[in-house]
Amino acid sequence: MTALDADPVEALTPEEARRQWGLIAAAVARANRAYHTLDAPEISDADYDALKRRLTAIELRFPALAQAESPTQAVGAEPSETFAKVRHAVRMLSLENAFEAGEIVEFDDRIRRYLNLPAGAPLRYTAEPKIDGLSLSLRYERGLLVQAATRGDGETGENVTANARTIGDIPHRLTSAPELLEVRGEVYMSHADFAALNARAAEAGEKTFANPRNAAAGSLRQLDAAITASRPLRFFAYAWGAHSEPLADTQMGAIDRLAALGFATNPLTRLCEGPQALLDAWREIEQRRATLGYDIDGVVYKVDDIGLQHRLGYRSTTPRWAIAHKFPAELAWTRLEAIDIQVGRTGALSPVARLLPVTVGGVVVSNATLHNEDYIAGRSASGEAIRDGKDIRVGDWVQVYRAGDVIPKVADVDLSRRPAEAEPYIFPATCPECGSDAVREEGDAVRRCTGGLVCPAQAVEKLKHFVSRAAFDIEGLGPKQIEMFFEDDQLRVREPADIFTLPGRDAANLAKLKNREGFGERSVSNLFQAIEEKRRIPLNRLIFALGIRHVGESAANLLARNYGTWEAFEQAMTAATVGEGPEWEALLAIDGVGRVLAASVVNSFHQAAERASIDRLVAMLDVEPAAQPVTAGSPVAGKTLVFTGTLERMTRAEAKARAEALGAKVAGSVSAKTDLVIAGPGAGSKAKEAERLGIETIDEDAWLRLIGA
Ligand code: D41
Repeated sequence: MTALDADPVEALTPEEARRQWGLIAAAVARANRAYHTLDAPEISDADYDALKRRLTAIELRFPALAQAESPTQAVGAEPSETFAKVRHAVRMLSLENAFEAGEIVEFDDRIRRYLNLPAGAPLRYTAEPKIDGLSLSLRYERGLLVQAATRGDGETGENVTANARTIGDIPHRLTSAPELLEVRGEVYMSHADFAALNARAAEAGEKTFANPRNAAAGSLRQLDAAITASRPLRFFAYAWGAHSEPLADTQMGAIDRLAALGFATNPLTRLCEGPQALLDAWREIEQRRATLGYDIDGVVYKVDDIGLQHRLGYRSTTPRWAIAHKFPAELAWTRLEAIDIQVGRTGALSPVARLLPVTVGGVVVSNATLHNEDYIAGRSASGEAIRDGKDIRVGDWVQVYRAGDVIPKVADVDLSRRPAEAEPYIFPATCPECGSDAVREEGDAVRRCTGGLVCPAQAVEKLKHFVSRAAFDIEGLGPKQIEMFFEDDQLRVREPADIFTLPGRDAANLAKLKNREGFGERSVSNLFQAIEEKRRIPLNRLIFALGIRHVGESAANLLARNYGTWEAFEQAMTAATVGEGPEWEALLAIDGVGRVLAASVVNSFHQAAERASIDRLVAMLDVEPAAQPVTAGSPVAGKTLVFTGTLERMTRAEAKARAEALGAKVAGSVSAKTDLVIAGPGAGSKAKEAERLGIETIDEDAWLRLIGA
């Protein structure tokens, strides 16, 4: 708080006063928000009072600064425009999707292999309808509902406790429940209630909802809980998060326990033995779909034995022990009016179908993806015919396909309705946005603009990605504002670093921003405050935000967890060369990092313009090191292990996942950096090498004892 113990107010120049006023006003606003809106005070009352006193003193000396928006005039903070954030005690995972029977057989195979089950050993699963609503986590302490949170990004959701309390299916109090229990399930709206709600809205001249899912989401996310109370929401419980004691030792037992505690659970939940029984359950549920009275979009299968669920664990965001088997998508036919090309953040030229609007499964669709050049021409990436080789032309009648919340796509074409004048579509060989060559690299299905950051479309998309929810998530800076700022010659927000120089730009510049549509004095200071708040950023979010090709959220998490700090990550990527060397090998040794991803990351650190842009950004940030796995008391945290030979009590994959969960690194070969070798029967050269280097070597039993398994 440097401004506080600074010069006496009398000694300030007007410029300096303005600067200090801005800083302190932002700090006060931030403290107000933390205290009143988030219920999480960040500074002491004494510090808060001191800030306010200094602010008042400055305003007395320079009255021009005391405008209506000054925090000295405000009472508390305005009600939050959004919900308070809630960090989930146990992450809310997502589900892997499957569409075909073959994938279910594979799912079962994979689990058996992972667990090393003998052929023909029984393996039970539950099968339950997949409700098409939105997930919610309910926290009960000593039987009382204390918090309800939406899923959000799985780590952090929104606090919707007051709203959840208005839902009839959600008990406020549980009797004979564990001391702590988080119940998870789906909020949804029935078809009948949805129709009645929309009819009422239409009558009142209000906006109607496209489908029950949107209606449920819109109703739950109301800042005024009285509105939620007037909406007919329901809830099915199907899972749990943090808990002080287990609900049961099987999934089915846990569902029964949730029902006994007073939750609605889905009556179609079945216990199935093996994949064929799962497919039978899927067919049965699909046949009942039309008469259920609520939307479902598939069937979820889960390993029944909770002990096995724990052994199977999860990949970055999905459990290995569950899968969603989706229903086939909905279809409709319509006319293709035009093909537009959009340029994405990695330069990919994506063809978009502009359609005569058509309703597909209750939703009006007027745009759909055409994937890429080959897809339009009627061939796959490997050159084989798709749709029997039929190409797609402007003017054609095309089939539109929509599955759940994925982007609709053009799936087929009706040649009998092709207009005589329709001509084959010629895919552009230059970028429609910047005119640079658009080239296809060998093995790439996609044509890409070679303009890099010179291409305005790429730069804008990169910026939009940068501020998006899973990246920097800057409140008040969405895609619309990014476009506006990007195009503005004075504001010059052309790369991520520019966002962080915005609050420090000179006053004349900012005056322009204030005069812009949708931006008042207050929203500008809110925006600057939101930007300041994000200068400190967790490493995984920063890596994701860079928009490196192939680096999604889960890859970013992996990289962050492995390198720990930005400095370590940056040094390793700078030192790495694609295809060889210790840094390259270390990168590939990360479970979940393949060659394509690795090459993409390394290349972006070696591309001069891109690297300079990254450096400019990071210089303005305070990057938080990655949270390490919970390894308190772990005997192998930070150690490098090598498994060799045959393991008899668990598979190699399982052993590796366990070791990593305990904070160890698992390497593929023995070197001077290895701390411990676990050798089973048949161990060969690696065990010898360990002996030669004098590295401690233990057998599987000793390993299990060591980790307390
Ligand atoms: O009915 C559902 N929508 C449903 C969703 C369900 N019946 N079970 C689910 N189980 C899980 C795990 C296995 C991760 C506990 C889920 C979901 N997850 C889920 N819904 C949205 C994201 C994940």
